[in-house]
Amino acid sequence: MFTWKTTSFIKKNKGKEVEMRTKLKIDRIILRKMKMPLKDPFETSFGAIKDRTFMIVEIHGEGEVGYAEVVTESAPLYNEECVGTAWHVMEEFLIPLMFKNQQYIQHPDEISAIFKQIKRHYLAKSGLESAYWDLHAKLGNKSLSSILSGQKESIEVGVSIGIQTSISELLVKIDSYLTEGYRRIKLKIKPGWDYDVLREVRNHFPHIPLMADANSAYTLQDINLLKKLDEFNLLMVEQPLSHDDIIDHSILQKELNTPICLDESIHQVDDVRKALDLGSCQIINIKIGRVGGLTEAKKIHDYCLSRNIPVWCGGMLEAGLGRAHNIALASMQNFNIPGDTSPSSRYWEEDILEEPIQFSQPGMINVPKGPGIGVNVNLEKLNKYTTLLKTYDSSEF
Ligand code: OSB
Ligand code: MG
Repeated sequence: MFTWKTTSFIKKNKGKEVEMRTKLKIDRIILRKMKMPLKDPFETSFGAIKDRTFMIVEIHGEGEVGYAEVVTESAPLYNEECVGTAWHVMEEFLIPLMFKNQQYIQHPDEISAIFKQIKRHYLAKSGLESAYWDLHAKLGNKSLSSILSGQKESIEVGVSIGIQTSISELLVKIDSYLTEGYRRIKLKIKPGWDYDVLREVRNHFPHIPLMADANSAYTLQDINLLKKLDEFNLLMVEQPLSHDDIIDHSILQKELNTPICLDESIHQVDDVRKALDLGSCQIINIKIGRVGGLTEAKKIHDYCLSRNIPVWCGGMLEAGLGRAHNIALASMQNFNIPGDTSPSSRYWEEDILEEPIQFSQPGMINVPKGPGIGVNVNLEKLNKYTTLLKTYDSSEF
């Protein structure tokens, strides 16, 4: 049997328990495994998916429910996590830690300190932390955006387009997304679907804000090809090299005019400091899941602001609940590049919300003002796409 180390967090907060704790008693946590069909298959350099497999977390307490998504897939292809690992780590370690320490939690910012003794597993941690943020905001009757000190009433939106079977098909897609109003086009690239594709796209659309995301498909041996991408005046190239690298990226960035943006390599604000000091990138993609939750996302946002580094909000093909968390985050001031925060209709025929997330005007989404994430889940649809459900009751811990 594993025994828990008493975290420095508990030592620090123990004396304060009675007078300072927020009124938030968690009654139960529900984990759901979800499977939702995508409108179109989505292909990246690491694979193609037709159905999105992920998890939803519900935290029930004080008569309210906080919701979040665990943005894993069924296989560990984007990073090392998948639904199986996330469920295991949540059930065995993170949920017990949350229940056992809940009386000491005064603010959701403190949860990451409780989880810190468990190494990595950022997507799993983020699911629980994010659901707690939603519940905390709902109980305070404040929007998630407002408790993150979000300043924007609406956010600019870009679109991420997967690898297609032909360039002509891609051109048609880009044209239709531009007509819908998307403010930035991101193309997935991989060896064999890169230079020629981007050249054709640039010829057809000489002035659009355009970028490419390689999902770590290249190595320094491809440096000549990557240098040639400078011809296309891209906003940035996202994660060209290995998912865990910042050293080779620093060598590559010195050879490129195009800014490098890091996605997979960044988990903690310290990773950002090291990458910037090495000169490995000039822009940071912030995904709530990949950095372990909103607390770390805020730290990265604030740190990048202090170093004059732009950030933008990435996406993980979220359903409406995860999408709403992303929109709240993207309302913070330094999110000054359109994010991968498309409306529900980009991915889903049917989202799991009462009202799908929509453009308020072409290319813009209004930041919800209601309590918490500010969207209402449709329970019937949530249940329709749930393939496994388990309840963890506080009395068992
Ligand atoms: O690298 O940003 C990525 C989707 C799944 C996994 C990784 C990535 C993506 C996307 C799509 O680019 C972003 C979105 O529209 O949700
Ligand atoms: Mg990416």
